[in-house]
Amino acid sequence: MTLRKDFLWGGAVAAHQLEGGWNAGGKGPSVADVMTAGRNGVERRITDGVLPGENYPNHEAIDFYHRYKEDVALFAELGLNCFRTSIAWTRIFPNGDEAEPNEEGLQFYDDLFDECLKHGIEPVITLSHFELPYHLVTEYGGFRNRKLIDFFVHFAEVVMERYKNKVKYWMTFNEINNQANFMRDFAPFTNSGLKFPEGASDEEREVIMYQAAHYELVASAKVVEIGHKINPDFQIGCMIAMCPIYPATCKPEDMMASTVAMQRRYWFADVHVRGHYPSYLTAYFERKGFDLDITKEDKELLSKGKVDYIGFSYYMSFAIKDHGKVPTFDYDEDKDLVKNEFVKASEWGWQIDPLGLRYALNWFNERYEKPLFIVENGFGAVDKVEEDGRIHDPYRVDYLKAHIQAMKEAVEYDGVDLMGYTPWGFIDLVSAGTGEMKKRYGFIYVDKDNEGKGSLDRSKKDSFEWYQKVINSNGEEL
Ligand code: P53
Repeated sequence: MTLRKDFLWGGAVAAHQLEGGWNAGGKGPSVADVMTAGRNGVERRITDGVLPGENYPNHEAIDFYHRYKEDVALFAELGLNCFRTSIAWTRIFPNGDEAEPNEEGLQFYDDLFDECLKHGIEPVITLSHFELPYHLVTEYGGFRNRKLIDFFVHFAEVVMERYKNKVKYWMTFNEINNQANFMRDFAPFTNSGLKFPEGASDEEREVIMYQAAHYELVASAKVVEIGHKINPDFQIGCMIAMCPIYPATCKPEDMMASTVAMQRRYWFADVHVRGHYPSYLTAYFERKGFDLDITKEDKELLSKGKVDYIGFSYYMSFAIKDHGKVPTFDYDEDKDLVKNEFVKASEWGWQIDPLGLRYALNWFNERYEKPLFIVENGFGAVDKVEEDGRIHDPYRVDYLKAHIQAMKEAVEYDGVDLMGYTPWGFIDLVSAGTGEMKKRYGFIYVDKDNEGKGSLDRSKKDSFEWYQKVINSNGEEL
């Protein structure tokens, strides 16, 4: 088997990481707007609202909000046939709890989608990509509050109705499973707008995370159901951050630790795809005595709102050793992972493992038998403008080539049904994890540094022509 003739070759971004214009056109502040710039190894700080004197890299980002026309023309030159971005919730509902949408925000995405379609580029839209209205954090506590289901569904319904003839491919919550790492502040805040009381124990954090994730899964299921009514042609997927967790050795305890770790990190996909909670998780809730608000109506909604496809990101694989936790093998993402000595890592410590992508595709395919869509993959690296004024980035091409090769093998040898491939940050943008500009993924360079200085001019890296060739040959010429 080879790649589909209608294979979606694209590029992926998220509104908050490239648009800028954080308070333009009536937009309200989102969770991304109160996060400062971090660095490699230094976490971003979450401030109490937008404070003077802080560096908030998402406020201007790469100013796509004002430059999208020229950018989309460049995307067309690159040869993309799809463009994955998100709709910034706070452009449409600045506070998140309004009844009426902000027309100026709606018009922006009409114009952006028209511009894409004019160039034969199909928009692929994430509804919630680390961009929750900040007001929903301060007034409601984020997704720990059931009210957020209705706010999100209302937002989704408004945009799906508005763009029903312009957008066919949707995803509900970006990397909904990052929050499996509830010990840190980053993922619960970016996924769900969760802040924890000072000194909250791991267990307190964990139960809040499960509650928030449940409300999100219910909201997602509702949106799948409503979306299919708005336009039966809609394809609505979930979005999972897939970092497969290998056993560090073939010691049986390591294998079991890996199995449990995979359950704790990927149960979200089970609920999205199968429409119910897996027994390993209900057994866990029972053992821990978690008293979650999961109603009979919620369960019905989950079973009615199964996703059409599985969108996922793939950057790296993990490895785990059992740390003497027989028989529970309870997983602590912050402490239990170990280095994989068989693979190299990026400057940011992300382990480079192309075969892991083939493994991930097989894992999803065996478990769910649904179409799969690789909606993020890429290599964050420091680029240097050489004397000839260009960026020569063979390291980026090497990474992507190896991953595309692995993905093709999953289709050819393993029969995986693959819809498309959209490499992450194909135009340089603000890193989600660190807030840096320096961690670049793009084929298109953007002149801006970590301090926010630079002309914002765009230029092509060597990888630009390489990806052009890949798309033109439908992946034959790598
Ligand atoms: P950055 C962690 C692990 C895997 C993917 O990440 C992740 C994260 C969060 O940092 O995020 C996704 O920018 C996410 C994008 C993000 C991209 O991967 O930290 O969906 O928003 O930019 C790359 O290098």
